[in-house]
Amino acid sequence: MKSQAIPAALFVRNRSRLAELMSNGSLALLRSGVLQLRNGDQYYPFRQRSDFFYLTGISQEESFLILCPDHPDSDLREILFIKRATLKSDLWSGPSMKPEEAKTLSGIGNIRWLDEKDSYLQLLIQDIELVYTDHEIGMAQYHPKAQLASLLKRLRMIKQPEEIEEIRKAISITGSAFLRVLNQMRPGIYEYQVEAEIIGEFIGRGAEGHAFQPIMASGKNALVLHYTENRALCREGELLLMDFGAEFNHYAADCSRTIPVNGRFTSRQRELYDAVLRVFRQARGLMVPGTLMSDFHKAVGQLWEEEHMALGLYSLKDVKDNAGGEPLWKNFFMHGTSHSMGLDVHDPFDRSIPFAPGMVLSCEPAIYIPEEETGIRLENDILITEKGPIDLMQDIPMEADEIEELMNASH
Ligand SMILES: [Mn+2]
Repeated sequence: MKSQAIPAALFVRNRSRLAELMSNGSLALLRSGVLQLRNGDQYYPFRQRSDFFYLTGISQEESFLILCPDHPDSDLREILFIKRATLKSDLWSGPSMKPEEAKTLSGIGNIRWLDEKDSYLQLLIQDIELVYTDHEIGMAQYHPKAQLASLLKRLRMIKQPEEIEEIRKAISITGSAFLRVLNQMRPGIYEYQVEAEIIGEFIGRGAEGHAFQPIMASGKNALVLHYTENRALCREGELLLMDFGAEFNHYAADCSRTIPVNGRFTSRQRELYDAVLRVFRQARGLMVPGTLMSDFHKAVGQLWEEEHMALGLYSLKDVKDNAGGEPLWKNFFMHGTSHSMGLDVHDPFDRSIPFAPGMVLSCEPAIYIPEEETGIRLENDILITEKGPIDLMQDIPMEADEIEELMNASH
């Protein structure tokens, strides 16, 4: 699977949805990401700013977008500026984007060189009452401004069909990587070697790479929520908690699995694992339109309270004695259950807006018990629909028996 350009229809629709949210007689200005110098003649890998990609489908640096939806001249309603190629840049970095390509990718008819931007801006801004932007941009600073990001947040929360398609591809590659790990895992492997299996599968299948710094946390490292060092040895009897996901065509997958390093859960590990799995399944069932993120998280906390008591972590008496205090379940589950995902692994999300069809949200209950040096997290990506949640990762093994079977199949 090699990435193919996303149909321009998505970006055309995204711009017209944005135009509907903009006030009359306003203008939107958006800058692309910039190449960051690392040292000498080396640059950090370029990744387009998500908002810019969302409106243009253009992943080249030094690009600029002006949207002026109410302009009487239809040629001036959407203008995309790209950098002018030079012989020198073409020699070193290959030919940069031609206006025809930019037009095909973005669906924008009016493509100009970046050095023409200021004169266009000067012309367009005269009759403008409000400028939507997230940057200080030349003469636009003298106009009343509004945050563009808050409008884009409202749009990006609801995924379009083309976006769900790309997320599904990222998920499929992420699933293959997990199967590869199940096949390779054994005591004596370093966490970074597991990471290497995963990135090998991602790149080999045409993904851009990791959508975020992957977490490969064996044993008690799983208690460090954002552990990304990935240098430790995976030992006999330990669990390995992995939080990883491919980025494909700029879209992320976000998956967590916890597996026994030697291919068999101990009975206590299995007990804890099955509790996480039960909470995961019930939590997923609660992901329906109309539910607020905060209420969802509280409901999952209630599920945890029952499980924690069954696991002997605290008693009903402890809960009653604690009435009015911070819930006890938070001692063993201290992060959120869900976040929005899409172009970014943590996509913009307005928590005052309830779950709605088209949202893609993670579902990631977990248990962390410092006294037992154990952390277990399971995470799938869920599409909210009118008819209930669709688990986009339902094909990635999660059941403990299935994990053990796959780990022991080949050796
Ligand atoms: Mn996540």
